[in-house]
Amino acid sequence: MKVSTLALPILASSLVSAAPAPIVESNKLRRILYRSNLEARAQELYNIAVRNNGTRAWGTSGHWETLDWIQGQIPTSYYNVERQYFNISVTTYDELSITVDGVAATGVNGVTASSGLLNKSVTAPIIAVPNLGCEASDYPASVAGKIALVHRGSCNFGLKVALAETAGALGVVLWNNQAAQVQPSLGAPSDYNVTYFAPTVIIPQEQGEALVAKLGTGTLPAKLSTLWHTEERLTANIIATTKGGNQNALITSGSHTDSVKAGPGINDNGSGTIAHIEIAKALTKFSVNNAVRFMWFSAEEDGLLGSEYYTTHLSEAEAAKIVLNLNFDMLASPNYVYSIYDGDGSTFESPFASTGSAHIEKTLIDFLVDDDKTSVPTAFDGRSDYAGFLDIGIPAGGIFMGAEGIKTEEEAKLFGGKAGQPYDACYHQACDDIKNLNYGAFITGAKAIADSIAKYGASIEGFPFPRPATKLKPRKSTVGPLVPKPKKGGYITEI
Ligand SMILES: *[C@@H]1O[C@H](CO)[C@@H](O)[C@H](O)[C@H]1NC(C)=O
Ligand SMILES: *[C@@H]1O[C@H](CO)[C@@H](O)[C@H](O)[C@H]1NC(C)=O
Ligand SMILES: *[C@@H]1O[C@H](CO)[C@@H](O)[C@H](O)[C@H]1NC(C)=O
Ligand SMILES: *[C@@H]1O[C@H](CO)[C@@H](O)[C@H](O)[C@H]1NC(C)=O
Ligand SMILES: CC(=O)N[C@H]1CO[C@H](CO)[C@@H](O)[C@@H]1O
Repeated sequence: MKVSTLALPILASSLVSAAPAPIVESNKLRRILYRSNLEARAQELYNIAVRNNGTRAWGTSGHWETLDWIQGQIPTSYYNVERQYFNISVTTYDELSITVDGVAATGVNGVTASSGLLNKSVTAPIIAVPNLGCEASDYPASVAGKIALVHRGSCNFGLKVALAETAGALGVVLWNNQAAQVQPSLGAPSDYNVTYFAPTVIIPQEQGEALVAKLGTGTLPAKLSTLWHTEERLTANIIATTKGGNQNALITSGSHTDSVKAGPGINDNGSGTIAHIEIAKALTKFSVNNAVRFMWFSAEEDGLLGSEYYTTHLSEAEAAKIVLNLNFDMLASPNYVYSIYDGDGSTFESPFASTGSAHIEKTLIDFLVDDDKTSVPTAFDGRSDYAGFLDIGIPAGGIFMGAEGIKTEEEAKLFGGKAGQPYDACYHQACDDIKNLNYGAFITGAKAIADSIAKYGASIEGFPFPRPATKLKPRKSTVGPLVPKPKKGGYITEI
């Protein structure tokens, strides 16, 4: 910017008092991250959940309070802070039931579909379909005009529904083949050469068995309802970018702000949120050569919607300014392992392996090695907010400490803890609270983030940037009714 000569003396005198902060260095940044602060922030976040019916799920008062709390912590003298509002289309069942011979089934679960599930009540006799309903020949002519009762297993749920309706069924009741409840995802009608999905529900195994025994080859009067509606609900991401540093070489780091409905979400993924706040505050003591952007995404738990909104609304010019994306989520799992995304694809074959992602992986591994700690590689499985960045060609990486998976003997040898037990037994539950955190793992995770932010904030020498221009390939939009939901919950498409 051109500075007028008149303004110079004023500028000069104001600079005298404030010596420019030194360029950030990893060890100096890490030294001012305190475990006591992480603990205090975790307690504050937990208190927000407690005040708000035990949850910080997006769309709830607990989530809006979380956003205000985060924003209140970020010094606006150092960061440009922005709230990126967006709507999410939410589908709710108003009526989900199957009544046979006057008896309503209990434990009825709905299905999801990417489109085309009929919003309707059907009154018709119910008939049991032989075999597993995976072949057109399983559906006799007598299915026409009736509700088909079909066992789970062997082929996709969507195929069963499509075959039943092709045979003339007016609706489908799936019955489970195991105790664990599921919410089947049917996919799109076009996947099965049909134009819609008939009303469909799934009932528990024992009720299905009883019903099949009662029906034999006959029928009973029934009513099946899948009535639903969709509404737009507002939420927001928080984006804080350092005012200093090269704004055309952005080091981005993301975590998510929402919990699941079932619990306060203090490890998942309050831990990432908290670490980001503390690092953002510590960073203000330094200056950066490359601008650092902290992002707190909303609605991760419903299918990474906040980060998807962010990455799909970047222009190509804006995307080209992003050097890399770090992702931090679940940093404090009680039965932790240090897992680092396999950026070079040396362990897990991945279309997302790249020189840039390999660089981030190495930076994180080196940090742990220097800290006398070991790590294991983990696949880019698309289960967290880095996915949208990889999709548009931005290298990504991060560390996480494990979710619902089971610790192996080998991992227990490397990291201690209990083999044969989940990394986080409280994953997505009410007990994911303040006592659920392993603070040793948490401080290591926070320092690992700080290390990457300090190194890349100071220099991206050796990092493949600028990237050759790539066309943005927008992710499949998940907006619209009955989105096939998360990559993580219990949603199952197949079998
Ligand atoms: C908590 O739940 C109760 C009962 O569902 C509801 O009436 C109340 O509004 C909720 N409070 C908050 C803060 O969400
Ligand atoms: C969200 O949806 C509401 C209602 O449809 C609309 O008034 C509002 O402008 C939308 N907000 C955004 C940020 O899209
Ligand atoms: C859908 O139709 C196409 C073209 O006729 C056929 O190749 C495909 O196998 C069909 N798919 C299903 C699931 O029926
Ligand atoms: C489904 O039908 C009900 C009325 O039975 C209606 O209120 C609702 O808006 C419909 N949902 C959709 C998505 O059209
Ligand atoms: C719900 C949940 O677990 N969210 C994410 C928390 O962080 C881990 C690690 O990044 C992700 O795998 C989860 O999807």
